[in-house]
Amino acid sequence: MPNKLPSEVEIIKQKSEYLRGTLVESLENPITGALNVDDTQLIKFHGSYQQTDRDIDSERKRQKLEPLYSFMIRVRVPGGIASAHQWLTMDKLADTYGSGTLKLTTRQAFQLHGILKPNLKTTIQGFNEALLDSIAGCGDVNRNVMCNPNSAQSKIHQEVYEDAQAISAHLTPKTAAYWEIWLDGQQVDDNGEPKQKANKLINRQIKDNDEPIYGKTYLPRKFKVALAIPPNNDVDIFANDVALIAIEKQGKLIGYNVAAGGGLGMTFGMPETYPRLADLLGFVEKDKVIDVCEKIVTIQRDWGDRSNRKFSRLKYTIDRVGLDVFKAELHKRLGYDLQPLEKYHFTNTGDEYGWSLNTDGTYNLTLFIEGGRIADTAAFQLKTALREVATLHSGDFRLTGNQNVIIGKIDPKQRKAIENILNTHGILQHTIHQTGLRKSSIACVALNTCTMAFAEAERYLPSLTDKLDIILRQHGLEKEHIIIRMTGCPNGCGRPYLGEIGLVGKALGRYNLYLGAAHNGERLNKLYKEMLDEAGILATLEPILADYAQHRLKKEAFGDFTIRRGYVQATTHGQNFHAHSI
Ligand code: SRM
Ligand code: SF4
Repeated sequence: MPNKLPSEVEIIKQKSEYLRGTLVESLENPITGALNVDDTQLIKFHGSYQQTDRDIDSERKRQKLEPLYSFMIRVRVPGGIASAHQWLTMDKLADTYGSGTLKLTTRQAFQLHGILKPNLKTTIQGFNEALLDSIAGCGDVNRNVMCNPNSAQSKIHQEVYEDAQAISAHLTPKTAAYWEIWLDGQQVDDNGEPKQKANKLINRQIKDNDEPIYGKTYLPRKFKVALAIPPNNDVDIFANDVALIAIEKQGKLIGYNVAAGGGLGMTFGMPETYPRLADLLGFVEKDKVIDVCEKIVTIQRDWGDRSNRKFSRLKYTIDRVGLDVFKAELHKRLGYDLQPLEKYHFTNTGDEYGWSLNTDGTYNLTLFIEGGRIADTAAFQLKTALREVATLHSGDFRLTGNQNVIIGKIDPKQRKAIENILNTHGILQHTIHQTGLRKSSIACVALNTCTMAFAEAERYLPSLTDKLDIILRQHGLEKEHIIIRMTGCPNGCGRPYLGEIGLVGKALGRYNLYLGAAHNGERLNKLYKEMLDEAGILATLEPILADYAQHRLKKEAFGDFTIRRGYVQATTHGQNFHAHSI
């Protein structure tokens, strides 16, 4: 661990008494819609960010008003499966306290936006009543654990889902602060009754062992774990700090190939920051997978850079000490070695849309949700339709890593009724009639809520796609699942560096264009053109798409094609992401 002064956030964590800080006072202060400055850092660990409405920031400033502070809250759903009741709860809370819409995130979580400070506690209590929580939604801890949400597809899928749940539970912070601050010490059990344990927690003395894995200052930075079941890499595992690849032999899940050090964030103008895919380390049996995750977390806890948050992610820790040293330390902490890697093969990162039959005779229906936004517009009543489905549906709702939703475990007797609702509101037709490109799109939140956004993403990508669709149709490419991803800044929330077409906002209306990522999530893309406006994006992509239509090899993916034809060079490691770009 570098011997430098700890960053400001480290001091705030250190002083916070396990994430309590002065949050209670901040929430009770009626003079401002904001929190005390230090608490704006701590509330992230409770799943929430203080934000302003960036569309009206300058007007409020002109009127000498405080910015319109509100809060985004992220509800973790490990493995992505929420009950119909939980869906209805989120739907209602969005209407009652939020902006009236739900955001399904790229990590299979729900987000609400626009919650005013006086409504924060009631909103979180609403989650709790539906057995949901927002702890560790954000902050320097392990975040929502991702995996393929279709647990009913096979026995292996169910087991991997259970492992995701177990890893998540193991790495969830143990501090009682969340229950004290938001729930007055209450935590309900599966029957909706207050848990005795939680009542005891509130009176507990703050002790040094409150966080057996994390300790007092938690991790140097956010931490992410994902599990994938080949051939689907639908959760983009290599973008995670820990990536686990399920290995099946003779119909049994025997364990996981483990990779570490993925992460996509970078800062413009700082080439020493870069997106990086996780490095493969070795194979571990299923019963040891939690142990491996925990030990990697503890190495990052002890070795991660706590002085400069730009370099605190595990990816930089590994590149600083070297993969061999990191692996040797992991083996030392485990007390055993990882075994040689098992063979695996990924084909895609997208979702399979439409109906599928589960092993138990129920059905799943995967719907395309543009930008992950569940909203009603005059023309398209998506939120209403899904609420109507949730009201009669005995199954569940499954959030995917591509911001889509699967209506899960549909009883065959309810299939017709659900289909009728979705047809009435045009939802099924919406999924069917889109181009492959649109159905392979991801857009991060960006404006108007994200404080980091330089440009639009979710609010803009649909109209850009309308124009790209015309080009695709002209060249007979409308069915091709070319992966396109857009973000409003280089932090990488929509995983743009894994897009075969990646668009990263640099200024309002201007984007950097990246090409050449692998269709299966195993290779990053590379910068091709900078600061393009819409006309520039279309003029740049049109000839490349025309070339692809004419000269692609059989089954050649667009990302591979742009490399073969010399538009960009292949990125083989995060450390050469910036090399040979334009
Ligand atoms: Fe993210 C920060 C939204 C997935 C990398 N991300 C943010 C914040 C909280 C902005 C902020 O710091 O003020 C965004 C809130 C916007 C808003 O108004 O809601 C935000 N990130 C999102 C979501 C909602 C994007 C979406 O449209 O779905 C995703 C929520 C995931 C979840 O449910 O937990 C989201 N963020 C990601 C991913 C993708 C992933 O994890 O697979 C990444 C890239 C992978 C990675 O972690 O490297 C990602 N977010 C970042 C970063 C850059 C981290 C870095 O190492 O440099 C930041 C900024 C930071 O941490 O300083 C960030
Ligand atoms: Fe905000 Fe940037 Fe993340 Fe988009 S990529 S949500 S603009 S931090």
